[in-house]
Amino acid sequence: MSLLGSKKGDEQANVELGEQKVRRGQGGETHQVAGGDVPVLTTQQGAPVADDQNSLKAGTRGPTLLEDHHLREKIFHFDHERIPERVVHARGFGVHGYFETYESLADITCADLFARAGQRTEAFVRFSTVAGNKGSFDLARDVRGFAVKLYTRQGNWDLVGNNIPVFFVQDAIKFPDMVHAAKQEPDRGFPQAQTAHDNFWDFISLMPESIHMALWIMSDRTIPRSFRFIEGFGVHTFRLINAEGKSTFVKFHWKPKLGMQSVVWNEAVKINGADPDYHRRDLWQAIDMDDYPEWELGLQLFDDAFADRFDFDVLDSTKIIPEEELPVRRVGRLVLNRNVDNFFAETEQVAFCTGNIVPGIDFTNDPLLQGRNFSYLDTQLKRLGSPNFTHLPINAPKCPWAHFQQDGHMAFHNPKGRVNYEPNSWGGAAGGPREDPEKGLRSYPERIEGEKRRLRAESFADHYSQARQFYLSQTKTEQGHIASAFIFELSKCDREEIRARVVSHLVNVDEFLAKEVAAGLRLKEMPKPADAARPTRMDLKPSPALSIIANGPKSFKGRKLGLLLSDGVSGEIVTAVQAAAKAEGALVEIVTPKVGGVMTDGGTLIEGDQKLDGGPSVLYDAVAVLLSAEGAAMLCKHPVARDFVADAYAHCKFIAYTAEALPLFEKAGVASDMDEGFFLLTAATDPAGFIMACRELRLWNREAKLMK
Ligand code: HDE
Repeated sequence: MSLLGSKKGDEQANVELGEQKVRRGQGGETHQVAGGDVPVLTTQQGAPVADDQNSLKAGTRGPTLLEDHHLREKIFHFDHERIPERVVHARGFGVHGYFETYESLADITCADLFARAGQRTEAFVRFSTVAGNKGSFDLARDVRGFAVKLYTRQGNWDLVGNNIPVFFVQDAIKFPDMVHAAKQEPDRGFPQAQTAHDNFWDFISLMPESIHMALWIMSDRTIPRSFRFIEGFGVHTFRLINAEGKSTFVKFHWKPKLGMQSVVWNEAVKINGADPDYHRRDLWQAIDMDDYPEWELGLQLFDDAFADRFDFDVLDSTKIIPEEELPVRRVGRLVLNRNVDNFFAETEQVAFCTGNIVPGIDFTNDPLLQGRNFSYLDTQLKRLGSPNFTHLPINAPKCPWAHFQQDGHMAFHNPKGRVNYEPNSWGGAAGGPREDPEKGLRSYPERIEGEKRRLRAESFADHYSQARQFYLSQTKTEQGHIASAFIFELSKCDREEIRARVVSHLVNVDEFLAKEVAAGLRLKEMPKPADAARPTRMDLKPSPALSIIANGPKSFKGRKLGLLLSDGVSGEIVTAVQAAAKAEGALVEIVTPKVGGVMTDGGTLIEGDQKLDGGPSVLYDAVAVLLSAEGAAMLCKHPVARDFVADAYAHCKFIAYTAEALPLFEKAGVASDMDEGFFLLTAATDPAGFIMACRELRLWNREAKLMK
């Protein structure tokens, strides 16, 4: 407190200290330095420190003295700075925002946050990868966590979801096996942040229930361009309960207003080298520039009758309910508008628990959800070290709370007064809080009966039909990406029988896909189909909502244009491109051979945001190569400049250029392939046409040409 609590005008005495003046005051001490007052450095106990450069020694070259408490305290604290990282979802990035309800949902839930149109609820969202450790790179091929804490007036509600609507396993008891198999192998400690290794695919190939998820993770969903462009899903079926106690089943969706977008695999691999913090930097930058990403909360609502007639069990987390069969009703928006002040205090210490629900929301018997409800509280105790982790500001409810829980490590809020138990006869306010049967959280009185057994329901037995439906719902381009991803991942498995076993499951999904993967791996023979508990259904209609490309935003808003410039470039063209991008709501970054910038033909200095080798084209959604003839001649000699152009082309990006830049395209080997994705800019051209083309995000038919 004393560090922050110093106030101007509190001073009681001034002391000269070298060039600085020290003021003493009730709120702590401050130094007057150029630029204002800064607090005096203190120990944790608040004692001012005179020398923070040298430890206390006996003689100038003698041993350090035990009595140097400042040294001891400083090193002690440093030694204890780390807390255990999350066992999964270790690498994450959190931001603040709010949720706004569009209309009252009182007919279906008594949850206060949905009670009134326009009501705002504070929110904290943490995005994450799953398998990588805390220091891993952002663009691993992985599921993204999408965990939302809503600080409602009736307590905190945590909707701890992913960017994929299904999961690997049906029962919580298989979760530790699945995570062990996915993370680094235990003997060697690698590979990390990737599933491309034997243990993972060995497990998947022995768990047919995971095949639907395997299709999703081999799709472009796991290499998103930005957290801002991903969907979120609550995955499980939950219940909404209204004031009369009526229950409605619900599946939760988050729909990004900027639309979905992913990168291609070769790009992901390169981005991880160029900027391992690509996703967090992107989100941080957008919020920092007041360009707040938004999602709409969507609900799929249904009753028992729908659940009974639906093709699959709604308690099975390896299944979706296609949007075409049960539309998503959009009921509010989530706006992320504030970066954290401190990563550790907020992003690292935030503790999500699926058990945190509020009146009006309830669980179902999904066996995965039931296991999660146990796990999250447990993991928070391990990570944060005390049952009082709810006292940390990021975890504390923002509504009043009152209970008799007390003591424990770091208890900041023990109940006041004499009474710490219930029932008691102290009466009135002295008696402390009492339960409220009307407003309190009540479980839905679902009728349950049955034998106590370790069984998997028969209704969970179809493992391939929805995997096939997902595959057939993708565009040809996306189907190609899925096949390539399987080939890549399985090529990293040393044991050939694991590769073959995975393909044996793909035969049950789609023969064409299985053949493509088998050919890509050069398997000696086509494996027989894996034994299936249920035959694959051929009658499920494709769900167009599942494709990323078919549902593109048709906008370049929120995307990034990279401008590669050289000295002597036409200032007029640069200004026009910048203006057109701005009008579209896109961001422009300037890439220059030297970070100090380039001089235009008119003698204006344009500063660089990135030096060329720090700003490869993989970091941008589209590029403009605007060079003078001398600039092009100079850049032709640089492999990095050639890669800039060749990669942009190979990754199907739209490319604008000045005629003078052509020699660089020739050197990069793309001059003879310039297609409708290339835009020649002259002082007379309106670059709006180029930006309009960028709304397609990528020229996918180029990929088909490249693969031939
Ligand atoms: Fe998690 N999961 N999980 N999970 N999960 C954790 O809790 C667990 C599952 C998800 O940003 C852990 O605080 C079990 C499904 C997210 O802090 C842990 C099972 C879904 C996050 C845990 C699941 C998720 C976690 C580790 C199977 C999507 C990150 C650290 C029964 C709906 C939250 C922590 C954050 C984190 C357990 C399955 C999403 C160990 C036992 C399904 C987004 O408690």
